[in-house]
Amino acid sequence: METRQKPDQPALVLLTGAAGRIGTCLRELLPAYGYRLRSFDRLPVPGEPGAITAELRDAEALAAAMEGVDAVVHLAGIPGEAPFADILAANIDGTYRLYDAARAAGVRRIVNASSNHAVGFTERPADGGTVPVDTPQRPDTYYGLSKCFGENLASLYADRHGLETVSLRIGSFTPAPRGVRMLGTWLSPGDCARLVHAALTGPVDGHTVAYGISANTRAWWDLSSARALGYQPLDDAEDYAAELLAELGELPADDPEFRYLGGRFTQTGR
Ligand code: 15L
Repeated sequence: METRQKPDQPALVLLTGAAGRIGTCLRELLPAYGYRLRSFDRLPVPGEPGAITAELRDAEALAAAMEGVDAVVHLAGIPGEAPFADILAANIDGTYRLYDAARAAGVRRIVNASSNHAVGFTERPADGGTVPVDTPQRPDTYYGLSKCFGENLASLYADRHGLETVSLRIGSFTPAPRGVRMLGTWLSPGDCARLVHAALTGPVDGHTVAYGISANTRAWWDLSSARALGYQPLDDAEDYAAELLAELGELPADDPEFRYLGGRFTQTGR
């Protein structure tokens, strides 16, 4: 292991899924927090000739990628619903391989990209309040199921091996909210970087789950566990509410986008 720059801040962070939407944002914003990033993706990372281009099932490449790493931000995987065999290979087996390689290399912490779709079939509270982090898992898709697996694998590796994880149940990561659901579920790029930084440095006992959204006035999820890590979101989808509601109107209560946390994902495969 290389020496860390500060005792509470990992110096070298392996970023899987570095070429994806969130990976691209973090490659741009995380270095300002003092991290050195090592990018890993199955596709070439634009503008980064030094990035590792490999599949998670390439054990040799993965072991080499872990060398000297203090923490991993694990974003790699299929980001939505897909046939079960594809989800099994990319998200379930891939995440298992990532965890086992991190354990073998003595990595201290993983920030694991989970998703709101791990609890997507949970009905929104009738009073419009937020859903707590300890609500039971209720996946809405094979994709959501793979995120439940990732959270449970993190729990096992924390208990069995002392490998810390923060699983982030990310809402809707976009430059600006699109659609009325995102008034509750939006995570802005700046807040995404603030959240990942908090997850890399905040106090963790084993495995912690936190929702990943901005400081949305109409938030669907409780941010207390994220705030306990030190996350201080600065953006609010409400800034876009007047424009979006004028264009689209409020969602009717029987619309699945409004009734269930997972929105339209709950209608997949019906
Ligand atoms: C996710 O987990 C997906 O990766 C993303 O594409 C969005 O659908 C998001 O959830 C969401 O719920 O808006």
